[in-house]
Amino acid sequence: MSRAPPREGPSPTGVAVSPEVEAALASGGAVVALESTIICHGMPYPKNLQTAMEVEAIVRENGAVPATIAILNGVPHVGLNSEQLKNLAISGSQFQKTARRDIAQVVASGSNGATTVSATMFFAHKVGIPIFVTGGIGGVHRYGEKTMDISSDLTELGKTPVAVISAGVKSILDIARTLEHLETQGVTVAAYRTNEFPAFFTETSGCKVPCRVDSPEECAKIIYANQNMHLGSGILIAVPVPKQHAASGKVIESAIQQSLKEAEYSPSSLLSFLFLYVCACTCSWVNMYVYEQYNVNLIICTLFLSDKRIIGNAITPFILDRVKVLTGGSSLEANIALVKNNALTGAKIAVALSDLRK
Ligand code: PSU
Ligand code: MN
Repeated sequence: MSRAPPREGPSPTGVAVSPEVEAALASGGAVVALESTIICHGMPYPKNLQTAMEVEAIVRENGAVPATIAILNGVPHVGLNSEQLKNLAISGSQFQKTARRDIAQVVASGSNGATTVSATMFFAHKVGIPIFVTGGIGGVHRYGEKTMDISSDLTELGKTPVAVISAGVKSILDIARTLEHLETQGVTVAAYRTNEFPAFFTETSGCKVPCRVDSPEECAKIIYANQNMHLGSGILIAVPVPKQHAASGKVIESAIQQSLKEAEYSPSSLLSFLFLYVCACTCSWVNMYVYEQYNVNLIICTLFLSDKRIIGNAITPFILDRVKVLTGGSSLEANIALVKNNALTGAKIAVALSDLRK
């Protein structure tokens, strides 16, 4: 049977699949989906382009076809050519961060969108790609029980049968609650060659996982069983950062802890505290007239103190920026190393799954 010529525009599903990805899917070959938020919002240019190209090359070297996913001028694309990838990397944050909730709006307005884990999973499943490699997924934020800030990545994992290969979640999030939420969503969580869930920059998080896998073939068997049972839910395969980068991960971890403290008591609030202290000292030396002034200062300083805590969606950018500065950029290098390692593992799993299905 002769194959139809490759399509230029989107298919009837509204998604444009590259000829290379389409051919691989049609023949039951190994395909690995890749997200674009990490390129546009996670790394600076030109490191982002270099990393994206290297990740695609690693996937190819290990026998699978890479399929980077993004929305270009309102059309979801699965598999980008080198020109499209370069444009994505140069445009950076001009591409709208697109989670599941944003897809319809980005498509309707004909805009450019960088897909997060939730949106990438959605499109991967839509075209029949069961495996997706990334760096880290979103999760339950610290104090998420109060703020309800829980990434849509977790709910997507609950309802979309795609296996996500990641290095776990960053410890700026609440890892224990993230795992609880994944359990509630019915997501299979497997740790690769370890019994502990990794914390992105570090191999350990203190949280045990119920399922350990030790080879790409074992992962492929779980994905295959998930498909055959029509469970309909996703799988999270957590691969720890490679050992040689985990050493610097300890430094990164302490930078995260310091940044979290700074977010709670920012430098300006510490200054106001100092001001309050000086006022109190001065007032003990002078008479009653100044005492009233001291009370006014006390009120102003207290307001200032409570105002300067960094809260809400400002926390993540603040912490990530501080971590980058405090580690002298080594957090970025670790990030790149773990993404490449995930690409290697993901490609091997994709090949093993393709072999199982033959
Ligand atoms: N975590 C990382 N790096 C990332 C992201 C998360 O360590 O680049 C990105 C991914 O695209 C993820 C998204 O899907 O952030 C989650 O965003 P939010 O917390 O707004 O759901
Ligand atoms: Mn959020």
